[in-house]
Amino acid sequence: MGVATAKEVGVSPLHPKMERMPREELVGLQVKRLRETVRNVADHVPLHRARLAAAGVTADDIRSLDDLRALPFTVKADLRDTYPFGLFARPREALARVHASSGTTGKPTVVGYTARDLDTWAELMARSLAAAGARRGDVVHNAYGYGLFTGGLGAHYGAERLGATVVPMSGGATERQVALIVDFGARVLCSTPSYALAIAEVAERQGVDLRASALEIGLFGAEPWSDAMRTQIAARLGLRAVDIYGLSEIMGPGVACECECQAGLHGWEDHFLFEVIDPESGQPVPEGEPGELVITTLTKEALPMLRYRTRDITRLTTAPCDCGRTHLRILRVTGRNDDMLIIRGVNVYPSQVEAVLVGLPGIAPYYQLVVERTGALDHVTVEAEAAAEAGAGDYAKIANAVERHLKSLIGLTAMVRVVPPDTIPRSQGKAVRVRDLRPKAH
Ligand code: DLL
Repeated sequence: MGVATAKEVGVSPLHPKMERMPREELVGLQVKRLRETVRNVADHVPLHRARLAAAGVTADDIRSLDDLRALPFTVKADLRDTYPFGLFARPREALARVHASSGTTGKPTVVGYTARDLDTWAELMARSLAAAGARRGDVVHNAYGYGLFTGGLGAHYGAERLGATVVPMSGGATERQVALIVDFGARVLCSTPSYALAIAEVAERQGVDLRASALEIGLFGAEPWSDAMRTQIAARLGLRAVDIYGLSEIMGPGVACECECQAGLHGWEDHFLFEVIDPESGQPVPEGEPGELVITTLTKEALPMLRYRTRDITRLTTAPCDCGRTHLRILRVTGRNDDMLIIRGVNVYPSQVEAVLVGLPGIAPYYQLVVERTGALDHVTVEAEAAAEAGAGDYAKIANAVERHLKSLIGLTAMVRVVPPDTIPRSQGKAVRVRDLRPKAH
């Protein structure tokens, strides 16, 4: 297959100029689009209209990005409370599609798109694929779940927009995935990182060496994953493992993606405004400091979002990137506020435990954290799967070594239970990392 030239694919097939727009110009565009977004929600969404009125802000008050701070936050509960379509700024008849995520409790979160919103999404997903190194003419094997989850269709239309050949696999039937990756010559794999690992494992069992396949790039996201996991997946599949971020409430996959420099994920600032706040006080933190990511949409028609609190913990940088793109970078999302465990006063995210576990001798990269409560105290047991070569007689010794590493590297006092190979359930989408056995608050 002929390799497309740089001119043919550009840096993005769509708006290479946008990705390299000088920051001043970009900020000017954001202010203009923010004003339009505020007007859109004030005109069409009762909840936002009431909150803006209470805050005493109108669209015409938006003159610089500093005015963003006067705008009210939006939270996930706002979507639930107005279920199903109450935050939509367009009548149901104007929606081309809806997606939904099934929360653990109660009603799902429903999101909607006009035809133009879908067009923007395809463009940003294509831009993300291109930033990751995908090109027109590539075979893109898409193992994100199709359906109400935004991963499958989001990656699908982005890859089509890029001019790639899409293999719409969805998750599951892993042996078949392995065969088709090889037979169709996929250069790009899209899946969650945990499912990529499951694909690698099945291939190895079948005696198929995917490192020798045409695979070169993986776009992995939809769940937190550590650099240790990145190294594992890259080595076992023989590809460059690229981090892609997004969430349904804002759009779906393609809100931000790593470029070839892999030094953070470029957040597409012509369509979104990114802030990081202190989750307690709601105040912005200085650039580079960790906090909760807050996103405002700038071009969404059907579901515009004002200062949406993602609950994702990260850091931002506007420092220039070597790739030449001017859009800011989100440093790796370590976890969600909701997933943070407080164990004997120490805050830990499952991905931090993963970073310690994965790659340790005797341990396979499959794990779960079991959280329990005795009295007022939470404690955690880390269940880690033994590597195939570890003998059952070594489990206790390996567990001890892991316990010591967790204590010294992240300050976590946890019991480690090494379990036999194939005990931890394999993921087909987002992996379940925590089994929370604590009594429910209500
Ligand atoms: O997971 C959209 C997506 C699909 C992104 C495919 C990337 C690839 P939701 O189901 O609404 O949407 O879940 C969004 O997943 O708030 C984060 O907590 C988490 N998440 C998504 N990408 C990453 C990532 C899709 N790269 C929620 N790193 C978000 C860490 C991520 N967490």
